[in-house]
Amino acid sequence: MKKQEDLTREQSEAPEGGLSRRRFMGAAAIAGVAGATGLGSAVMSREAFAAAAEEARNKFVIHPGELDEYYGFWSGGHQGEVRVLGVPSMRELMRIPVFNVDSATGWGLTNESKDVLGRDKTYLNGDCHHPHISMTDGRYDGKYLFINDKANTRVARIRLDIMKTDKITHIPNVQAIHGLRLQKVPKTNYVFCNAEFVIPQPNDGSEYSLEKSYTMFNALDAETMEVAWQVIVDGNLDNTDADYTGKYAASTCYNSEKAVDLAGTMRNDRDWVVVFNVERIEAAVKAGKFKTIGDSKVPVVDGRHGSDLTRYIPVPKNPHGLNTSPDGKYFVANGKLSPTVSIIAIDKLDDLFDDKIGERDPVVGEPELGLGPLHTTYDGRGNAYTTLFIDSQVCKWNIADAIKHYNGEKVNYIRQKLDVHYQPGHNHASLTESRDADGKWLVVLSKFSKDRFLPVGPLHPENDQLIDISGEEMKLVHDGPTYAEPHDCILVRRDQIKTKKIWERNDPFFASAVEQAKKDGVTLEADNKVIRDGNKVRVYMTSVAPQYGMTEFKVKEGDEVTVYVSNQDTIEDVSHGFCMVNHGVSMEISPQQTSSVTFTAGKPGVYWYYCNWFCHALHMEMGGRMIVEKA
Ligand code: RUQ
Ligand code: CUA
Ligand code: CA
Repeated sequence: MKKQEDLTREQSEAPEGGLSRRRFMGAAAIAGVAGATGLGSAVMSREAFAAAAEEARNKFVIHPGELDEYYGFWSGGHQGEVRVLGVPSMRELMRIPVFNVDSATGWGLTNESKDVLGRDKTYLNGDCHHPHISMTDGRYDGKYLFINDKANTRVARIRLDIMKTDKITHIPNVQAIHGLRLQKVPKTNYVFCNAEFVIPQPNDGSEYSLEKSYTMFNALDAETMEVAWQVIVDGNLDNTDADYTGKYAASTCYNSEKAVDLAGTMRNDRDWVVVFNVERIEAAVKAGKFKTIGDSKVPVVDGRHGSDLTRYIPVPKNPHGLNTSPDGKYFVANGKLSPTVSIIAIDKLDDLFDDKIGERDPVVGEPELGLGPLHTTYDGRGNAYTTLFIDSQVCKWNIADAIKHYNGEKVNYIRQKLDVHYQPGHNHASLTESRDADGKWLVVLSKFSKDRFLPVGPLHPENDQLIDISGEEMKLVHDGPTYAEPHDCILVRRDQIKTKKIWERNDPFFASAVEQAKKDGVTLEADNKVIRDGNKVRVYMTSVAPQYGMTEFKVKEGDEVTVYVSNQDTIEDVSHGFCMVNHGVSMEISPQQTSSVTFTAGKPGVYWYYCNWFCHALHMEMGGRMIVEKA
């Protein structure tokens, strides 16, 4: 191991990594493989090496008919959805439309989805980055998944029992929700989220000056999805995380300069981590020490320098990810333009807020890891894994040793550097955001795939790599191409998620259909009826494979037609669809679900509707006709 240490020192002293990094890599890889196979420092035989590599490669294989150990929830980036994968197989299991329009399920087309997406402000795009699962006492409780929309300043919630988006909130007074994390303890009462961009206040054209511009940290009530409060900050806000006491949340700021150009954002050697004192903020709101902005009723408190609600901890330079260690001891801020990460001791924050220590005193370690540290994740055994964007590596390092090194002890805190392909953004270890961090798998979301897959034109897929971290040595076991752009993912043990196999009749997801049926005197599970209400026509029909309860209905040209389909099948997996030809209408109706869609009847004539989710040997025959008469 002495040799490795020497090389590590050389590496951290070398200005750009470069040659000495590569030498270090080679030595570390050989030492690691030898160690893991119990051969000590002896050189492995070619056969032993091949066998070890083969074993590592097969570990992620889930044979046909077998189930994965973990659910993985992936953000769909600017594609706007959430994807569900099985880990370690990396097989895609489902897609959950959120901010996007989805032709298969009718998300963005059905009334149920429009109720969630909102009818006053409608967007067809979204940009989701950070999927996070609700917690009770620092453990995933499997109830909800929350995700941000940077593009249109929203936060969405997915009900994990049905894996559908059930609430979307537009955050007022700010622009571009980026970092999002959840309160972990005592449970997820708040969804914390950062608005990234600094804007004038009020932003109504009466004001354009930078002096009167700021951004805010936001807390949503996780149950109501209403914004509970907003905190004005200095600089901008990037990523965030919460602690394991329920008292603190912290966010990185890369633009302490409040610059509006690239060069300007890099002017300061240090930006900061801003720490939010949740108790003090709640008390301020309760005491009425807040203002409101425009027609928003959300309490806004001032957390700029000098406030007792926040503290600003200087860290180098344009920091990005902010990750809480699963033992609850540290926030780690990732330096991005600095080769370092900053370890912030959470147990020093009380003293910081009481002004008993200096602003940099909570920083108890600042290990140098390599070029472009973006995000850190943990194995629950005291090690951290940081992505190095510029080096295209993951660096495994030991937190305790990094702290010792900071205190002047001569220890090597770097355990291994592994090449990934290429330019990694987030990485995420299994259960890492909870007390249960189990250190089995590490997913690395590489932004570039370059030569790793068959070429598909100028637009390349990204490359999500799976790394086995259960042993001393990180081992790359799988490449998975993904479509734009999974910023982040979360891995959850499969027993932590409990889904329904069929819908419950009268699920709140389609409450408005149930309500309307009641008003119309219609029993959704039995009736096939057409109800005319002026030029509005409501068509209620059932479906049982392979038939709709109604094979013909009549409307007039220009009528506003709403079709409600209630699936009476009770057998798992027998979903139907409803597609009205030449009307832009398509939706999913799973067992015991009611779905509805509203459209304007086209020119007089006959229009077929048909089932577009394969449900039966006679699925092709499942259809009917809408007769449109002259008005
Ligand atoms: S961010 S690549 Cu949107 Cu989570 Cu860091
Ligand atoms: Cu019903 Cu296909
Ligand atoms: Ca900066």
